[in-house]
Amino acid sequence: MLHVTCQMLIMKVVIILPTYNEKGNIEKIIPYLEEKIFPEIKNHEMHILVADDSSPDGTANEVKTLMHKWKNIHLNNGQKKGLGAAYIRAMKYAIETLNADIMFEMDADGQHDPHKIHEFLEKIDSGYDMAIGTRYSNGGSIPKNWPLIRKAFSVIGNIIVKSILMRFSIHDWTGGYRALRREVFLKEKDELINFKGYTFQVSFLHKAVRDGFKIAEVPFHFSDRTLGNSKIVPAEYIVDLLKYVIGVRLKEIAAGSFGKFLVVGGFGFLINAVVLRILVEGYNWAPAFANLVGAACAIFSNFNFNNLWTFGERKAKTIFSYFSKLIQFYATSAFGVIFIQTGTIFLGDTFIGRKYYFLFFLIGTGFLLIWNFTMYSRVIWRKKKK
Ligand SMILES: Nc1nc2c(ncn2[C@@H]2O[C@H](COP(=O)(O)OP(=O)(O)O)[C@@H](O)[C@H]2O)c(=O)[nH]1
Ligand SMILES: [Mg+2]
Repeated sequence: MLHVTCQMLIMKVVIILPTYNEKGNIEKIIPYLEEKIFPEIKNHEMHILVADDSSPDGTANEVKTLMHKWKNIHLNNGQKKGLGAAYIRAMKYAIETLNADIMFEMDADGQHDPHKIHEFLEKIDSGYDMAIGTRYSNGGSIPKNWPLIRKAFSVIGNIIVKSILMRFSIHDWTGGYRALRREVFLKEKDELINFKGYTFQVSFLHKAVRDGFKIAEVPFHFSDRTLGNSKIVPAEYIVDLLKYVIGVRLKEIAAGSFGKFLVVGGFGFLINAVVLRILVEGYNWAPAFANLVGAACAIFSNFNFNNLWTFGERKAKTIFSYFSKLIQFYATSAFGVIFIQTGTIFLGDTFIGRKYYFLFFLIGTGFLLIWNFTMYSRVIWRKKKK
């Protein structure tokens, strides 16, 4: 921060424009920002940083020419490794070399309306850590002339990301028009190095949301590209993005108690299933009886893993509470195993046929799972009231 006037902090703002073969666009957007937009912004010091990846069309030379005219233009050149890699490199440069307080992500191709810059800055000035442009809420939009399939791809893709991540307060996950305080990047940068392509946008935002940064939305009209081509490779992007959102969500689930419960239950399920099959197929036992023995073996393993791991922070601390929980566990498990799981097998075996006994076992186990998790989390390892 440079100096203070009338209690308003004057901050150094660096607009990062990533470019790959954008010569025609860069010679339009930079003069527009310099002549039409920056003069209107009185309370901050505005800079432009072009993050070029040695574009063969000579984008960097064009930038160098413009740098003679305006002293607040900077160039950060590198090898082409993808959009995310270019942003990470440029953000480091903006902080370390230019001492930026606030950075913008903005396409160089004119699709991000520069007249919105002051709205992003208002959000940051009022205390938000990050402001993200949104095309999908409160007046934001995507180009009307896009073919239906492209519109659907854009809207549905964003809904899928939102739904998998289970974070619905953010309306536009995939966009690339954003402003952020340096602190957000400094906190997340080490976790972002694997996201070299467009998935950088979703992963960066997801980590910022996770860490509780204050995030505002700025609706804007996303206009169509008028010059040059999009650099996105849709198939590669979709695979990368799905890998990220599904992977990160599975990790979140596994870290929660329901995920651990499923892992422990999965192990118990294997013990139960193996014993059941051996007794039915090797010794010709009736499936219902065989299941009781299989389940009894699984219960002891489940109790100990749940006690130590799933509900580890609420685990039995004394020998008395260990046995008291074990008895409760056997009682609820016995009820579930006898009436819910074995009951389903018995009914199926009796009324439908032995041929499908393993299917009834699977259905019964599904019902058992719901019963068990409810009992474990609400009764046996319930949270103590403060
Ligand atoms: N430096 C750099 N810029 C890139 C790269 N890929 C895309 N860009 C730039 O990022 C911005 C957004 O890319 P664009 O192709 O328009 O994506 P779209 O708007 O989603 O179709 C444009 O300014 C591109 O020139 C890259 O690998 N390196
Ligand atoms: Mg674009």
